[in-house]
Amino acid sequence: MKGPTPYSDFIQKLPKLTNEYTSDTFLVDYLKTYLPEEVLNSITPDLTQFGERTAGIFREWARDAEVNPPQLTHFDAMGNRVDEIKVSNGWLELEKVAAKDGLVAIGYERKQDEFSRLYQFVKLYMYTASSAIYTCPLAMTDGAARLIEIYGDDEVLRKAFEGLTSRDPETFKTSGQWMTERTGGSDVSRSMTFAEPDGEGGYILKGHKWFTSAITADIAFTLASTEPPASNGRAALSLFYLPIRNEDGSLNGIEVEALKDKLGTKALPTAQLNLKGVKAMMVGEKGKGVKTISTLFNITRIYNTICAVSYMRRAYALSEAYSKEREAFGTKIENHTLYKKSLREMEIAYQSSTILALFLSKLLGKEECGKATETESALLRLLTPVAKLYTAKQSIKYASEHIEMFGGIGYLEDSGIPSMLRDAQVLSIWEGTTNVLSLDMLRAMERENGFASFGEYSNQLLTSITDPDLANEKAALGKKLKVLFNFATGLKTQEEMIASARDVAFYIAEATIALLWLDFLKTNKDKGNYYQTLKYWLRYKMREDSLVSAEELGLVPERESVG
Ligand code: MFK
Repeated sequence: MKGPTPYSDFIQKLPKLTNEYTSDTFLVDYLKTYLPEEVLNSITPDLTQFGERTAGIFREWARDAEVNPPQLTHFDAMGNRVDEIKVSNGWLELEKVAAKDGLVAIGYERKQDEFSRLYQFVKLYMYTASSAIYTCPLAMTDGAARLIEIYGDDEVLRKAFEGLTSRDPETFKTSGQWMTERTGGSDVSRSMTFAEPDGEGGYILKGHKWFTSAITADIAFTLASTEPPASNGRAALSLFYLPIRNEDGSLNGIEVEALKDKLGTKALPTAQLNLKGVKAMMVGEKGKGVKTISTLFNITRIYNTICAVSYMRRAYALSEAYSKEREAFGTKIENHTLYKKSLREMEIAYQSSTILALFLSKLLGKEECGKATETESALLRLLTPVAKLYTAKQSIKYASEHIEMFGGIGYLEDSGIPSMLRDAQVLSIWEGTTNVLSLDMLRAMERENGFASFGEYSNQLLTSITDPDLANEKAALGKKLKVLFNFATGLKTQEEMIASARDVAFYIAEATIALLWLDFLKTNKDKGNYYQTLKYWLRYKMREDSLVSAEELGLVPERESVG
C-alpha cells in the first residue's frame, strides 16, 4: 500500500498571524470611533503596512534577538579594558525600524495634533510583542525626549532631543534611565551615587548602578546626590544627563561590571555599572531630581501599559489562530465549547485592558498639546500608575493562559511561546511594583486632586449616557462607583488608606474600563459582542467585595460601632 499510514507522519502546523492592524477588529472600531475621519484616513495606510510587518518579519528578528542574547567582553586581545557589548542582528534591525517607522518621533512631530500619541501607541501596541522588548529602550528614549522638552533649555540637550526623535537610523539615539542602586529599587533616596562640581559648570559622578537598561544607549538620565545623606539615610537627589561615550568612543568614566542574568527580557542588555568619574550635567532644580525624573518615568509607565496590552492581544491572536489549525476529539478545537469560552474571556480581557491603555494615550496626547482640561490632566496623573499596575498583572495572567491554550507545545522553548510569560513578569516590577504604584496612586489622589477628578469624570460620562438601551448598565455602574466612593471616604487614617490602596487601584482600573465601554457603546451598541462584554464586566469583574479594609484584615484595631 502506498502513502503514509494514518497519523504516522502527522506534523501539527503552527498558526500564522495575519495583518495585526486589519485583523484586530476592536482596534479598527476603536480608531473609527475616536479619531476624526481625516486623521484616520491619513494614518490607515501606515498602520496597515506596519501591521503586516509586525505579523511577519519583525517576529523573525525578535526570535533572533531572543535566542542570541547580548554578550559582554571586558578586555580586548591586548588586555585593554573595553567593556564591549555585542547584540544580535535581530535587535539591531528592530532598532532601525523603530527609527524609520517613527515609533518615538510620531509623538513629537505631532502631525496628528492631540491624536499623535494615540497613533504612536497603536504602532507600539503592534510592535511590542514582535520586538523582543526593544520597546524598553524606546520607552526610556521617549521619556527622555519629554524630559528635555520640559527642562532642556540648553544646546547639548536640544541636540540630544534631535537624536532621540530622529527617523533616520544613522542619527537616531536612545536613552537609558538609571535609577536603581544596591540600596534601593523602590526607595531611590538611599542612593550612594555622589555628584561633585567639576569646576567648569558640570559634575563628576561616582557611585554604582545596580540594574540599568540599556547600557547600549547613547545617553542616560540618572540620579545622584550633591550632599551627604541626612541622618535618616535619605539623600536629596538631583537629576543628571550624561553621554555614555566620549567623543573618541571610549566609555564616559563607566565600567560595565556585568550583564544581568534575568528571568526574561533576554535580548535586552541590562547592566550593572561602576561609575568611576562620569562627566554629567545637572538637569532641573538641584535636590528635585525625583520630581524631575518623574516626567520620564510617567512616560515609561504608560509604555509599560502598552507593552502589557500588546502581549495580551498577541496571546489572544495566536490562541485563536491555533484553534483553527489544531484538531482534537474529532474536530478543530475552535469548535470545543470550553476552548471557545476561554478564548472569549481572553478577548474580553485584552480588549478591556486595551480600551484603558488607548484612553491613557489620548489623555497624554491632549495634555502635551495643551488641550487637556484640568480634570483630564489630573486623571492622566491618577490613571498612569493605575493602568500600569492593572494591565501588568493582567498580562502575566494571560501570558500564562496563552501557554496553556497551546497545550504541551506552548511549554516548549523552541515554539517561542514561553518567552512572553517571562517577559510579562517584569511588567509588574520595573517602573514600580504593584505596591509602589498603588502608593503613587494615593499620592496622586491626595496631592494632585486625582480622586475628585475621577469622580467628576465618571459623573460627566454617566450623565452623557442617555440611550435607554444602556440605562441598566449605567445604573449598575453608578451603584458600583458609589460603593467605591463610600469605601474610600470611610478610610480615616493614612494607615487605613495605605492598606486598601491596592484594592482601590484595581477597582478604579475596572471602573474606568466599565466607563470606557459605556462611552464606546454610545456609538457601537449593535456591533459585535461589545454589549455582552460590558454586561460581563459589570457582573463578574467589578466585584464590590474586592475592597478590603485594614480593619477586616486585623491590621488595625476594630472600630467600635456607633449607636
Ligand atoms: C517597556 C516599558 C518600560 C520600560 C522601561 C524599563 C526600564 C527600566 C529602567 C528603570 O529605571 S526601572 C526603575 C524604575 N524605578 C522606579 O520606578 C522607582 C519606583 N519608586 C517610586 O516610584 C517611588 O514612589 C519614588 C522613587 C518616586 C519615591 O521617591 P521619594 O523621593 O520617596 O518620593 P517623594 O518624596 O514622595 O516625592 C518626591 C517628589 O516627586 C514629590 O514632589 P514635590 O517635591 O513637588 O513634593 C512627588 O510628588 C513627586 N513624584 C513622585 N512620584 C511622582 C511624582 N510626581 C509626578 N508623578 C509621579 N509618579
